[in-house]
Amino acid sequence: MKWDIFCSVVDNYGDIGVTWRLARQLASEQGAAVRLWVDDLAAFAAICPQADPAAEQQAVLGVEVRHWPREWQAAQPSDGAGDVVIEAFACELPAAYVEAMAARAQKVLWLNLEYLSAEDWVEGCHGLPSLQSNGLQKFFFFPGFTAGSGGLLREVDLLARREAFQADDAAVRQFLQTLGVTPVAGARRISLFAYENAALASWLEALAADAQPTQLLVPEGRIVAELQRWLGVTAIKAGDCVQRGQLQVQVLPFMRQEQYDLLLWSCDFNAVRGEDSFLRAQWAGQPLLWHIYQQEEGAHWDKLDAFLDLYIDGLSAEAGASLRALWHAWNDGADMAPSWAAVQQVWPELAEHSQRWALERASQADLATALVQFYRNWLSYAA
Ligand code: TRH
Repeated sequence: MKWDIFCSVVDNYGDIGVTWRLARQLASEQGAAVRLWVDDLAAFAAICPQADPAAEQQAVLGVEVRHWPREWQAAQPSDGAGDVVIEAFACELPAAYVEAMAARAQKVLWLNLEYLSAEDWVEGCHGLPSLQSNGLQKFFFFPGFTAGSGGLLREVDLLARREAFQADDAAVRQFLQTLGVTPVAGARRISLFAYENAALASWLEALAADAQPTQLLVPEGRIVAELQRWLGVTAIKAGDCVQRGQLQVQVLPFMRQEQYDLLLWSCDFNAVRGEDSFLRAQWAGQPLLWHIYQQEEGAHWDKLDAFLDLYIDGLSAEAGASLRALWHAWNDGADMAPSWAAVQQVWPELAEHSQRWALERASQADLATALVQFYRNWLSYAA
C-alpha cells in the first residue's frame, strides 16, 4: 500500500500536526509506505526538530517526508501517484499530480480528509463521493466522535502508555525535569496553549487569588504577549518563571510533538486549541479547556456547542453547565472568574468524566484503521 498525504500549512501547526501523526501511524501500524508532502518544512521542523527544514526529501520515523514545492516538478516515474491519495483539509493537489492519478493503470483512491467536528451533519457527509471533471471520484472523509464518522487519530497503545506514565510519579517528575520544571508541592499543574485571548487576565487573576496554588506551564507561542501584559513585564522567554500570589507561571520552549503529549499527561488541566492539541488533551484523560479556531461569521460557535453537547452527556446538570460556561467565557474573551469558581465545585466529577470520555472514544475504530478499512471496501468495489 503506497499512500501520499498532501499537507498545505495554512497557519499555525494543526495541519502538519494532524497529517504527521496520521502518516506515522499509517506507516508504523498499518504497514503502509507513506509519503508526506508538506509545503512548509519549517512548521514541520517546529514539531519534529529532528527533521531538516532544507531537505527536499528525507526519511523521518518511518515516513518519507517530501517538500511540496510551489512549482510542482514534472512527475518522475518514481513519483507516480500512490494507491491512496489524501489531500488534507481541502488543500488543492498539483494539476500534474492529478493527471498522473487519472493516467495510472491501477485505480487510485482519492480522499479529502476534513477537519474534526462533532456537528451532527458529519455522519451524513462522511464517505460521500464527488465526481471530478476528469472522471475521477474524490471521497470526503470526516473524522469524528461517533460511530458513523471516520473516527479519531489514536495510536493503538496510546491509552495504555498514558495510563502507565500517569501512574508513575518518578516518570512524570523526570519528564518535567527535562523541560526545566520542578513540581510545586500541593499545586495543581495546568498547561496553557491558546491563541491571543482577552479572557486570560481574568483567569490568571482568579488563579493568583485562589486558595490552592497553581503551576502554569506555557509553551512559547501566541498567548505569551498577553501573559507578559498581565505579569507587567516587557519580555518573558522560555525558562523564565514568575510568581504572582498563588500562581507560578513558567514559560517553556515550544517542544517536540511527543514531548507535548507528555506535558498534557503530566498536568491536571490542559488549555488547548485548534484540532490536534484539543484531541490529545482528551486522550490525556484530564479536564480541558478548548480555545477553538475562530471562523468567519462565528461558525465556530456551532462547532464548539456541538462538541459540548456530546461531551457533557453523562455529567450532572451543574457540572455540564459550569463547563459550558467556562468554555464560552474563554472563547468569548469574557470574565473567567465566576465559571472557574463553579468548575472548582464539580472538579472530581469532571476529572472522572474525562477518564470515562477517553475510554469510551477509544472503543471506536481509530482514524488510520478506518481509512485502511475504507480503502479495502473501496477496492472490493473498484476491482
Ligand atoms: O496550531 P493550531 O492552532 O493549529 C490549527 C491551525 O490553525 C489550522 O489551520 C486550523 O485549521 C486548526 O488549528 C483547527 O492547533 P493544533 O491543531 O492544536 O496544532 C498544534 C500542534 O502543535 C499539535 O500537533 C501539537 C503541536 N505542539 C508541539 O508539537 N509542541 C508544542 O510545544 C505545542 C504547544 C504544540
